[in-house]
Amino acid sequence: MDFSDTIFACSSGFGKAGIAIIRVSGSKSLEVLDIVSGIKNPKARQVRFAEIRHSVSKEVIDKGIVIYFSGPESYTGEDVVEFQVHGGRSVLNEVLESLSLIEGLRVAEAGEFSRRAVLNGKMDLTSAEGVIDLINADTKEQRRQAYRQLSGSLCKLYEDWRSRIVKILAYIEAYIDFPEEDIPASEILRLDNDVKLLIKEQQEHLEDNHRGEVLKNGFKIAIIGVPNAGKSSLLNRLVKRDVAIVSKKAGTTRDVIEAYLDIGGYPVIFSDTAGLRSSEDEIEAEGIKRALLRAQDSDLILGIFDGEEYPFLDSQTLSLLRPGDLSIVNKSDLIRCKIKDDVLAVSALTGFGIDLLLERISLIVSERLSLRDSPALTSLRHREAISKSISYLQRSLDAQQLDLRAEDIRMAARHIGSITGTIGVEEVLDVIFKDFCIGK
Ligand SMILES: Nc1nc2c(ncn2[C@@H]2O[C@H](COP(=O)(O)OP(=O)(O)OP(=O)(O)O)[C@@H](O)[C@H]2O)c(=O)[nH]1
Ligand SMILES: [Mg+2]
Repeated sequence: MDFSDTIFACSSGFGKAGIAIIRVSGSKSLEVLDIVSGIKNPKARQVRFAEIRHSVSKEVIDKGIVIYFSGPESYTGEDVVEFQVHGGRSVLNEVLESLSLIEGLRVAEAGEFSRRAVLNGKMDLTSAEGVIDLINADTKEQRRQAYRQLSGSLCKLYEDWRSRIVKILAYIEAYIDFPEEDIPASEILRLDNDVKLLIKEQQEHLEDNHRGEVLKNGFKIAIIGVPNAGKSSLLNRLVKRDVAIVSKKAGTTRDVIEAYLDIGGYPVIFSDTAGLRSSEDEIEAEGIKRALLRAQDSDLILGIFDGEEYPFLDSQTLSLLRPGDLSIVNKSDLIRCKIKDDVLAVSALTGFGIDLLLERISLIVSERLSLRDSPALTSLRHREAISKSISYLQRSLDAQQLDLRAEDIRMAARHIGSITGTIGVEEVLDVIFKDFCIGK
């Protein structure tokens, strides 16, 4: 990737729309503005209305709004020009083709605008990841988390850690040339305590039950139970769509069927699974295997029992439930005896109890995922770096010699720094920006 090129892309979505935004970034931006819209010496950040012409044929393609941002006061930190044209396919195709015919211009790669922004110091890596998360956010709470990250909440936390680690390092390095006995014991104790506090804070950040990651990727709920208990009927009822096949024949569902629901601003992914029983049928047995795996991998299990058999509860289903999972007796319309309050009675057929079930789920999900004062960890990349930092900080406490201690602390600083991009940007850039879309 050559960062001296001037790049362009459609930054709004493709397909018919009222308006489309085409962004150009790089040293040739002003030249492009002149060629395409005849504007010379534009004032930065001023909206101009202009005809948009083809760079070669000079035919007017459309008219629209043109804005020039002069670097470094732009998204990428470079000179940027934005064209707001009508969002028709032909308009877009022709504007993009026209740009591609200007020498020195090329189509931006996925995430290249944001990548340039990071390289030019306009934002740190966690903020850039916040941009991807904001684009991918489907629900209100996902958006809130992403926006917080984009606005620098994680950057602030990690940079604070890093500067504290660097400070400790500076003290130790100052002492390295001292004879051992001249260092006051109280000073060593103070530094050790600072390191221990950092370890504690980083551990607490890691041990948050994957709150931020689950909010980002969706809270997973597995629906499990014996064949014919009404799992698929319940899924259809919960998501108000006919996603899974329902039949009175036992063993209908084989593949895991996923359906997505926004519950109170939280993303929830339901998985309907094959009914649990011992089966000779190869395909059904594979389905049951997948059901068990899905149950293991879920954040919450809904154990579904058949109301026709109540108070009998299937033991295999019971054995899969973990503390906090829900026991649900379906077909409440067929239940003849009194229902105990350790189970929730619902009827996928009549709708009885469904609102209550959704309320219970909503409570569990919000309890688990709601935003707290301190920002949550949102990616495996951060988790790995922090784990490494913790182990180096821990090792530094055991180091006998000051220079070894300094080396461990330096490594911890480096790992924390790699999260925001303060150190070691290059190697992590490719990993992060592959998730971006073109135009951002
Ligand atoms: N009376 C009554 N029947 C129900 C209720 N829910 C589901 N059923 C019926 O029970 C039968 C089985 O429903 P499914 O939703 O296919 O059951 P399942 O648990 O997905 O079954 P498998 O996919 O075979 O494991 C169907 O005939 C449904 O119409 C209910 O609340 N009350
Ligand atoms: Mg089913």
